[in-house]
Amino acid sequence: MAYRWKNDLTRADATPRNLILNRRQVMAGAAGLGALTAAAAARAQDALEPNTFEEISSYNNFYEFGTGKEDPAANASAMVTSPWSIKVDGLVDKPGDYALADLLDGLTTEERIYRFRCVEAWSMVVPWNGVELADILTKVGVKPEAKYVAFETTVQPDVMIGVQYKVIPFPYVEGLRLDEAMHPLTMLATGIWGQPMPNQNGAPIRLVVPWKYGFKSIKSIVRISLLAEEPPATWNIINPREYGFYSNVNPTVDHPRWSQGSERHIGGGLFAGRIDTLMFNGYEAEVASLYEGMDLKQFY
Ligand SMILES: Nc1nc2c(c(=O)[nH]1)N[C@H]1C(S)=C(S)[C@@H](COP(=O)(O)O)O[C@H]1N2
Ligand SMILES: [Mo]
Repeated sequence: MAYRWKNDLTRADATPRNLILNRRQVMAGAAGLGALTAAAAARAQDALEPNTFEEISSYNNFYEFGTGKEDPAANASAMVTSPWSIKVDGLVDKPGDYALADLLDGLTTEERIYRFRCVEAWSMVVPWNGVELADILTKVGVKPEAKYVAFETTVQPDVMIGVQYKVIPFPYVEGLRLDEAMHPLTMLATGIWGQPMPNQNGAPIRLVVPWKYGFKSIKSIVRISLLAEEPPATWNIINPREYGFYSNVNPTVDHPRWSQGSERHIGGGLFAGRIDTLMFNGYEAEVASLYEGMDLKQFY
């Protein structure tokens, strides 16, 4: 099955929500939308159709709150998300404990509609709200020796049943190469569908790297470190043969226990059912150059 989704949504053409919501009218003819130009109508027809708020916030992975898909929605409301501060340390000009609001101050929150592909071979389309990670990193000042960025999730044992039972090692940690972190598609998201981030989705702020498997998109971040060496990443620690540091979505490199060639699209939208997985999750044109000359079977 082939996609007819628009290849990418960048800052310039993130689909305005009214176009998405008016999609049926658009398809019935631009007449229904008054001022809409022909070009905008064509774009709207190609736009990704986001999953509903309900779908995105009721089917989650957040092992701190249990390993079931419905556990995070059931358990995460007890997580304390305010006040929230993020420790920024390592190879930065301005290290410190930043209040979340100070880190975001002066930056514009924008909507980005991205495909989201879990390594378990299910997918959604999510309208995130947030900022580019690059803008935050620029704000704190990255030293020239920095080559990687490491992230760490909050640990609140009193309210995190997965932490109490030690289902995996905590804190959950992740990392990116600096060029991946600085890429304009990489964001720190603070909401979905224009609403504050639900706790189960990683409130109050979580990473979104749309061309990588979902586990790279670490939730509820309390620490960002700039480093010279590749940092540890939780699933890579647990099972390095199955989960690499890069974890780029790649339909030609199967998981040792299942195919990555297709995915089950969650929800009842236009693309419900099983669909082909795209190289770099559909963001090949934007990110392939980051991996030029690398053997993606070796660096999975
Ligand atoms: N701290 C933390 N972050 C996490 C996880 C987790 O268990 N703990 N799960 C990851 C996985 S496997 C996926 S698929 C996504 C799921 O994000 P979503 O629930 O918003 O869809 O979060 C990622 N980030
Ligand atoms: Mo995942």
